[in-house]
Amino acid sequence: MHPAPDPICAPATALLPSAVALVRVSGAGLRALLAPLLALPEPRRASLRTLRWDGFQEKALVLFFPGPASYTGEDLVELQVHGNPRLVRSLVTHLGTLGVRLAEPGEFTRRALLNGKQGLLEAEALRDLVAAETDTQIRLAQARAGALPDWVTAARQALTPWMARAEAAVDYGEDEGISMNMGHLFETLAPIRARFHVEQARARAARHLQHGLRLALVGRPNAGKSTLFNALAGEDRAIVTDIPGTTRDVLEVRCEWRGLPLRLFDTAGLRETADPVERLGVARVRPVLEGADLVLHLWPTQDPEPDPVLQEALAPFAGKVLEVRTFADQAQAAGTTPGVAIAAHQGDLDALETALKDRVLGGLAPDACLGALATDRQVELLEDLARQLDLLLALPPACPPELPASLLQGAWGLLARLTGEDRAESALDQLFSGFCLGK
Ligand SMILES: Nc1nc2c(ncn2[C@@H]2O[C@H](COP(=O)(O)OP(=O)(O)OP(=O)(O)O)[C@@H](O)[C@H]2O)c(=O)[nH]1
Ligand SMILES: [Mg+2]
Repeated sequence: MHPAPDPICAPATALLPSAVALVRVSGAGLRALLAPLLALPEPRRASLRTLRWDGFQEKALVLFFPGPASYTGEDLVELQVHGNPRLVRSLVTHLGTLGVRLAEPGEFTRRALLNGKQGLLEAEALRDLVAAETDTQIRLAQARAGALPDWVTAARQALTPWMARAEAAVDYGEDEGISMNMGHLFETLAPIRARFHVEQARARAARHLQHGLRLALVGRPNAGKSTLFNALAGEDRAIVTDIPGTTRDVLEVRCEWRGLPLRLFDTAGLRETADPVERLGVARVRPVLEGADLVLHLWPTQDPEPDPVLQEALAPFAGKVLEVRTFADQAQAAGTTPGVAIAAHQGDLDALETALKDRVLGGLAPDACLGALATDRQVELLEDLARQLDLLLALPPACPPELPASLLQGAWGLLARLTGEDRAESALDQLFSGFCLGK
């Protein structure tokens, strides 16, 4: 038997002046522990109590969820008090004198997980929901917050009998005449692998949406970078003029454009220049190019060729450069411009939308990513799982049963790591370090 973990508390709302602040307490035997401060009300019924400590008398709305039917699986008390940060800090300190320590970030959810109230995938989704910055990111996190994905459950169900059979073939094969029917195994695995590949494509796209796509806008002076930056951001953030060299610094904005969460970087036009301020701006472009997921090289349709200085600067990033022809409204004849043609000052950006979604989402609509795995940890495990199945399907039909047995075990272990059932502390530590206090 493990000893019961010590009781914890934390403000669950931000420490800012506000109408209401919520302080959560979780642990075993809270009724007795909190008795010096308040008499806990009936379970799940909001009740007013006057809390007295350090000369304060605070009217609080109190909720009591006895364990195990609570968020954490332990006794859980929620105290709603006035949203004064000093008052909240003082209450938390006072709870400390009653033997309730301040929680670590994510500790409430960690306990929920360890008490079987929540799975690892759900806990990760909750962390991402709280941190989401755009509507698409909120929707993605919400879609992951429910039950285990159906394909995880299906894969486990399909693998279980084969694991048992492989073990039996290893242990008793020759004596009992038990063998692996590799043909049947391959028939079982083929659709699972196909589904893993679909999920990989969805997950790669979802990860981009989850992180927000880092887009660097580069081009010669007056190529229309700042005009596009403002059009994508939906606000006039960058100064636009017809004077070459208007933008001197790197500007950054986070926004959502047509369902794509973006982190946009507007840069100084790249050219040889004697102007010291502009030179500094040009020097700042390189780190932006290095950190970008995609570099949009803006190249006005009037220019027969892209600027050679620019071509040279972009050469090391060729794999992630997308050429975008600006001033499409001034092209000789509509439709003659090759590549992605836009006229940002008129809001004509459909070609860019299609190209971005193709490049980043592999042609999937953002909504097609709902429910997909999306964190780095999940995506890496999914890649490992797909590889494991590839190895299984590449086994020769007459191989000794030890080979499929160990690969099936490996796949099973990866699924357990994905769902958190292996309870690996390192995965939990990493996850909960990203949580806020009181969650
Ligand atoms: N006709 C037309 N004009 C545009 C278009 N895009 C930008 N412009 C105009 O071109 C000029 C330069 O635009 P900016 O967006 O400031 O160009 P920039 O690349 O940021 O320029 P620098 O910051 O100087 O490097 C402005 O007068 C814009 O109104 C376009 O698609 N069509
Ligand atoms: Mg500019």
